[in-house]
Amino acid sequence: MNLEYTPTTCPYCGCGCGFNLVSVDGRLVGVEPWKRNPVNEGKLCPKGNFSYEFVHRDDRLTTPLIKEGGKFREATWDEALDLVASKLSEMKESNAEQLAFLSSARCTNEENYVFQKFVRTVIGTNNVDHCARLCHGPSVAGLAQTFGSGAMTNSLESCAHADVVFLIGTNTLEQHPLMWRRVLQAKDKGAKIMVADPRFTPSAKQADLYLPFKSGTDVALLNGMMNVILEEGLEDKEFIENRTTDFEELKAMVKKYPVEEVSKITGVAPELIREAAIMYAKADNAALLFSMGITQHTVGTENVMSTSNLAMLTGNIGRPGTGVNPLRGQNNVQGACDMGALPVSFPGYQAVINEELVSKMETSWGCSALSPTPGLTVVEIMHAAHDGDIKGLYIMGENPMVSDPDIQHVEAALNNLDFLVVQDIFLTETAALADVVLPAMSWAEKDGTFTSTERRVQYVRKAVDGPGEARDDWAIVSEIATRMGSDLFNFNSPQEIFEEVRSVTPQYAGMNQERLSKPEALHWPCPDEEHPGTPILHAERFATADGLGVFKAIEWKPPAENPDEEYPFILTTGRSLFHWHTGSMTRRSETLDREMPSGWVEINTEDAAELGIKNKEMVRVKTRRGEIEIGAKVTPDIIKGTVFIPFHFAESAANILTSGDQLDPFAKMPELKVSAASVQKITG
Ligand SMILES: Nc1nc2c(c(=O)[nH]1)N[C@H]1C(S)=C(S)[C@@H](COP(=O)(O)OP(=O)(O)OC[C@H]3O[C@@H](n4cnc5c(=O)[nH]c(N)nc54)[C@H](O)[C@@H]3O)O[C@H]1N2
Ligand SMILES: Nc1nc2c(c(=O)[nH]1)N[C@H]1C(S)=C(S)[C@@H](COP(=O)(O)OP(=O)(O)OC[C@H]3O[C@@H](n4cnc5c(=O)[nH]c(N)nc54)[C@H](O)[C@@H]3O)O[C@H]1N2
Ligand code: SF4
Ligand SMILES: [Mo]
Repeated sequence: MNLEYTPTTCPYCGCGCGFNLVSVDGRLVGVEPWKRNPVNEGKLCPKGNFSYEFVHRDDRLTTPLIKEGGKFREATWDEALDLVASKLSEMKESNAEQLAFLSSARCTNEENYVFQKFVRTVIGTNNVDHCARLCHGPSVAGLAQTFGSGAMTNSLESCAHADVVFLIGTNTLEQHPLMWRRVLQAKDKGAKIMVADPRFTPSAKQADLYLPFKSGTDVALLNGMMNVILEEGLEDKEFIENRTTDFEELKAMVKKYPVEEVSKITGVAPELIREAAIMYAKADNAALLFSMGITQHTVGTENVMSTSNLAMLTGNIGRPGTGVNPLRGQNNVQGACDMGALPVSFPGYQAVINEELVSKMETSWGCSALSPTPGLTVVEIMHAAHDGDIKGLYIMGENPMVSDPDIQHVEAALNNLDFLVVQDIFLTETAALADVVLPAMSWAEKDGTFTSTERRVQYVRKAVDGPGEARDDWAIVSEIATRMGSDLFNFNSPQEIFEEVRSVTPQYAGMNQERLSKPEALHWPCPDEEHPGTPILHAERFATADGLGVFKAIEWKPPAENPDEEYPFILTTGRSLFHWHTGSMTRRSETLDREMPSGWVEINTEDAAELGIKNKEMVRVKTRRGEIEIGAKVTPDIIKGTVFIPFHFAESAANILTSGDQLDPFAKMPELKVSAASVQKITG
């Protein structure tokens, strides 16, 4: 018997926990804690614990598939790669801007790097994006404007040193469980926990102060809190004076938000807003944590900037236990952004519109004519495909048929394409629509790095062989590039790719194999090999040109769609502890699927009584886009007038209901957290 332990990084959330994959004779049998790992110190949540279960499923993709006459047939790699290379070459010749590419926050840095390099150097477009668009795009856009850098300011561990932790629009306990452990460590030391959320979530239940408020009213709530802070004279005058600009504009704006008015907008009692403001402002160190409740709005970027306002107003930046902390979602969404899987930037957030950077990248890559035109974003790509402006789409490791807003629109868009390539580990709802499906290795079968939410770059290590003929994502893309005539993809290993990543990504320049192999790994920015890495950002100065943080005076605007007579409820969507997004992996994990086999709609007890709806009864939820039938979860744990549906379940897909029509102007985020909906009892 050959028993092996392979230290690696969890494939699910951005906490980036480490553990050992245990294999016997080349098959995974479990996971074992890796106690020295500084992120999770041997602890795991259920998803990490059972992460190995989907790997050996017998419905893994094992050979390339080509669709003929509406049906898939198995194909050789040569056939499939030649087909993809020749089709893409032909379409590129006609117009490169008619091609678009979705990269993957589930894949490694090396794979994302190769993917965007392929799109830029071989295809010649910047039409490359990924799920960050539906996630923390507004965090990147918002924090870049206020702090000069779009990443989480502090480390996970830092949160344990807070005196107050303010969670707004994050259900940390369920979605970032090992970050939640740090929140509890702070609480054990006496810290107060505040939660603002329309749902009385498991996180909210452990809070000292809970603000139940209406979806889509975050700016009003935060302005109201700042109004109290200024009235009470609790602002940090020294910090404002020395480290920020544009305070007067903020002050004037916030004056317009007395708590009585804010209470009417948000539905939170004025005393509660006051209490929250004072609690946050009086803390020596207050950490603010946020996630999708803040970003998934047409005002997502403004919501994010409001959180920065609050932190700067009270001087809660640059020390342990403080900060503005967008909890990045996917295992490697931070890395996919860092690697330039974005339509506006090369690796390291170097703007594609900057001529100097374009020629710098041309020199580094040894190519010419890189496009200086920003590409399309995720939702724009779907709209363009729908309208016939995008004709070819290559998707690596995303499942938009379940995760993008307005699925019926997405389906029409994908069916309208001349050519769709999907590279995945399973035949997902999206892959089923493809012309060519390419089988990839899963995380347990490959080497590389993931960058976690705290900007920590960590190794992923191959524990077992992949199924059938599945190949590494980077190797598939490199092979297509080579078949299209490029000589820039002669990579032999992820290590070789990482060396190139370092050479073109300033934040990663100081990271070498020896340094990354240590359990503590490294946080970017790490500009040279002597640099210790940067767990806490903005300690002395912000990343803006003059080093000052910028206050943004922001007016509250209502969501794009509001309840009316026909659609009287606010529908908000999100996730649950046991499942991961489109369920492609967790619904194939026996243990996790058993915990939660089907979807539900959360509805307030009084609302349900008025509609005559009983717990677990099937109901119809409808919006202007479509309708679904789903079981009701009648509960007092959601505010009246709001319903919630997790988006994991394709058969009762939340995204049939959501809209992609209106987008945040800065980050192009759709309003996944607010739609107007009706709920009906199914009769007869
Ligand atoms: N188990 C599990 N964990 C995950 C994931 C998963 O699918 N499953 N996905 C990962 C990913 S990619 C991400 S991005 C994160 C997301 O992590 P979270 O953002 O924590 O998850 P969500 O459930 O999308 O939304 C968080 C909360 O926002 C609240 N909310 C709804 N509307 C509003 C509003 O208008 N304002 C405010 N302030 N709050 C509102 C919801 O009630 C919900 O409790 O989780 C990561 N972790
Ligand atoms: N209504 C609503 N919609 C949402 C959200 C919401 O809160 N509400 N949240 C949004 C957010 S924050 C996010 S991040 C997105 C997530 O949206 P997606 O990224 O589309 O969701 P996943 O299910 O994580 O899809 C990842 C795909 O990658 C595949 N995969 C896994 N590992 C590998 C690998 O190593 N290689 C390859 N090639 N493929 C692999 C999986 O099988 C799966 O098909 O959803 C967004 N959509
Ligand atoms: S907290 Fe996140 S990274 Fe840690 S085990 Fe759970 S899913 Fe994996
Ligand atoms: Mo996400």
